[in-house]
Amino acid sequence: MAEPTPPVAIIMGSQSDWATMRHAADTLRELGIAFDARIVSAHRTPDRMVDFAKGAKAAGFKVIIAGAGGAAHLPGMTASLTPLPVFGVPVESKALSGQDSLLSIVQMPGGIPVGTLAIGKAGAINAALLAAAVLALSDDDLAERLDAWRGRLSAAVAERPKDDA
Ligand code: RP5
Repeated sequence: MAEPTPPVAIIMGSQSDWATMRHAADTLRELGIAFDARIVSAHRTPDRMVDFAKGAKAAGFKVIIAGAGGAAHLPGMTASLTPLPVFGVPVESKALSGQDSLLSIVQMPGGIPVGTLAIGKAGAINAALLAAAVLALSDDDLAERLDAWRGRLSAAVAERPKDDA
């Protein structure tokens, strides 16, 4: 029998984005959320992007995390082709340090939302946590795992700074 579609799709414009987007994958793994990671470029593989985005909901995905850098059209174009929530991660570009990625993703026209995260690793981690929060609305076990994850985050913060840390 075929594997069921996981709830989260992580898509990215290039193999070079994986160094950033793997932090989203790692966070989903920590939370016990299955995902499928794919390279889907708005510019180099536009037909792949259209096929993926148009079919994502019917395929069974619930949330899409889309990372891209530079002229980062993937999150917005994907959002224009699916009713699923899309979280966009601006990948840090070499030329403009991800400012280009951020502005390309965040400045969507009214009507087609992309939930835009911070540039780079923090954005990838937070995209996974937002995806988890959405899924946790209808999954009590996941809600508990998410609470525990946040509890561990707080517990790991020392009350006072150390000289040798
Ligand atoms: C974008 O161009 C990708 O999302 C990537 O961040 C950037 C550079 O891609 P490569 O030239 O490294 O493949 O489409």
